[in-house]
Amino acid sequence: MHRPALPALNASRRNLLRASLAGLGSIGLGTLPPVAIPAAAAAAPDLSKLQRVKQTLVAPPFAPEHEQTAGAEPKIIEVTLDIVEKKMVLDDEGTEVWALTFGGSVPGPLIVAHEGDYIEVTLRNLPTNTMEHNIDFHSSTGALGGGALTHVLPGEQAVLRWKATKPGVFVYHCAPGDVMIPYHVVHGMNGAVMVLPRDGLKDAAGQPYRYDKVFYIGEQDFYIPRDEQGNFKKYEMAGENMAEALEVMRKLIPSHVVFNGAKGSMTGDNALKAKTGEKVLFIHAQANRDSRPHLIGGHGDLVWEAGSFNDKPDTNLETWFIRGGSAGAMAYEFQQPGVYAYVNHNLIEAVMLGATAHVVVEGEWNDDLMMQVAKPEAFTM
Ligand SMILES: [Cu+2]
Repeated sequence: MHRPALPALNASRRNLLRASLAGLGSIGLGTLPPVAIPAAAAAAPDLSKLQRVKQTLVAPPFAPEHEQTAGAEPKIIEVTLDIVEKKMVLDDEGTEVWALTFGGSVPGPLIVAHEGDYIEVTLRNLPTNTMEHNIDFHSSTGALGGGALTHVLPGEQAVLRWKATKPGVFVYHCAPGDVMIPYHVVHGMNGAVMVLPRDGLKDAAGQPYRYDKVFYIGEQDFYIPRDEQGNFKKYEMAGENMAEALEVMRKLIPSHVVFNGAKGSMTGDNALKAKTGEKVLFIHAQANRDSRPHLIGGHGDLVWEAGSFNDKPDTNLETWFIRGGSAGAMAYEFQQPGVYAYVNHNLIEAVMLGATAHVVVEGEWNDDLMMQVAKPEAFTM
């Protein structure tokens, strides 16, 4: 496979780093057949007239600043994604993971574009990192979602441009090869892209639908090894848990299923905030494992369950399904003040493993929708 010359790293260091990943076996996607990547110059489109815009990415649960509708001319949206290997705490018991992240957060930041736009991603593997990484955009077309064109070692960067041809919400994730694919994904290395139709979202009747805010939720299953006493093990550096983590992963039983990187990341003092009458678009991404979001005390007014904005949304759902390896979107207009819990309605995962967020909603209570007719009290038969 052709790779461009790499001035930053000499061949021996690249080989050393690659060798450190060898010997892990060839399960997973298996050995890929050799495929020539066509020379870019032959068919490179002339995009010189298109406006270039830099998108400043923000950490979840927020979305970068964006317009919901766009003009006729597509743009080139430039984003920089820094790969950061970092120690993160997963719960209030101090359980640690050396997370592999895009942008320093789990999930990585949401990227927003419109159908027909080009996304030009500069993927930088920080020199302080220890591993090879890349990026597979489910929203893109070709070369393993860009994965084949973006392998970067510590200290390297690659630039990938892809055209947003499918409107919807999509997962992106690291996929460096073989067991490294699930290993990186379940250490946090995934995020989401939202590609809006140029004229914005439509409700089930085909009418324009505008949201007031976005909550971006990435659900993450972690597989933290335990010591002989059953306590979660701690490690000195990223990758050190490799053999033990792969053993836990093989059993398919996560130790943690959390939203936005940690149990409690959006509960209590960290709760999400909204007002009655506000329309909130919830984006739920799960790069590895199925989930079933539910808003306790509300509904999914409009649900693009499989994530495609070309499809008519489902309406008024109680619980919806997120296929592992996909993102979905749900829009809800809050009707009542109070605390809502947004959960994975596998309630074991919500309550015991961490997949719960809170939304605190301000506004006027509506007695017609609900009222406490009598307080709890003892009764006689
Ligand atoms: Cu990676």
